[in-house]
Amino acid sequence: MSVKTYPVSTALKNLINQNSASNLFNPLNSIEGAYIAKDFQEVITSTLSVESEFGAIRITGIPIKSDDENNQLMKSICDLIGDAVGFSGENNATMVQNLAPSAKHIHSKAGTGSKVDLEAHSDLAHLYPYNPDYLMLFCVNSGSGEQPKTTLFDINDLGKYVSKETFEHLKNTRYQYDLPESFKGDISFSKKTLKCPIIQEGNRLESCFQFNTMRPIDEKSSDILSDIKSIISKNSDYIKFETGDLVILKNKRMLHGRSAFTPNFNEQTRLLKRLYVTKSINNLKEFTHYQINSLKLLDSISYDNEIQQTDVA
Ligand SMILES: O=C(O)CCC(=O)C(=O)O
Ligand SMILES: [Fe+2]
Repeated sequence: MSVKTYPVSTALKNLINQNSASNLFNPLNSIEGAYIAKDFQEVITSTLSVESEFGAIRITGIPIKSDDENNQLMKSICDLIGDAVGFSGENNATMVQNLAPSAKHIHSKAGTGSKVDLEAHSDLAHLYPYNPDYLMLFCVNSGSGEQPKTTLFDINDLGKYVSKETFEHLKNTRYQYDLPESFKGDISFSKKTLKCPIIQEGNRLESCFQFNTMRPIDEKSSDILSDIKSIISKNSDYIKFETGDLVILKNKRMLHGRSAFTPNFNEQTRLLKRLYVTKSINNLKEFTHYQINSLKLLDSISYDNEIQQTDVA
């Protein structure tokens, strides 16, 4: 399993409980706080470094506070690893997005869906390489009833299951991408951009698989794609989110998905908060240059305070 589990220390719990999340890691707050922050940052950055064997960190036991404080906490943790980023096509560039099952989207293949499997994907793969480097998911309520599985597959493990030939195919064959159900707006960018789903980056692989939206260009690619889909689904690990878990994934390396589940729509609904992180906003400058309307960079956070979303997939 390429997920490192990291239980929050008592000291960090106290720090979170006793301080406002917006300046939690401000070194001017207290010497003790600064040390705790430094240790925490070191664990996160070493786990998420390019060289690390891990594809994700699961921080457990985070105290749940008010909605606003939960959002701020995510932003403070995000600041330790990169820049928060919002894309105008996705939830109107809301920084911290609430993903609760929505009655309207029961059958939708999106974060707000429930009764259908959300197949393995990298978030916003159709924007690769400009899609987020990290994906933060914070479970503030695991909900009542059976938890779905959040599936995880490290693309660097694919070589164990496929032939060299298939591998080369995936590195060299370009696929077209439709917009994901949750992404609104101009399709021309993703239509124009054909992508190979596996990319060699130094001695690591990156991927932009998104099984819901990839369109094979011929029969061979179509067969290979369905084989890969079943290989990944058979060999994925999974976690079941518990309240207080914050998972940070390397979005371009770990494919993730979610199994179907029966939602409930009362206050005991499952609620994940999602924040996209890019290593550096500077890396997106080139993208904004020709896609200026589809990417909105915000230097202040805007919150989505609606817990029950009905209009966002
Ligand atoms: O609900 C989950 O566990 C994962 C959701 C997800 O992958 C997403 O919203 O992109
Ligand atoms: Fe996702």
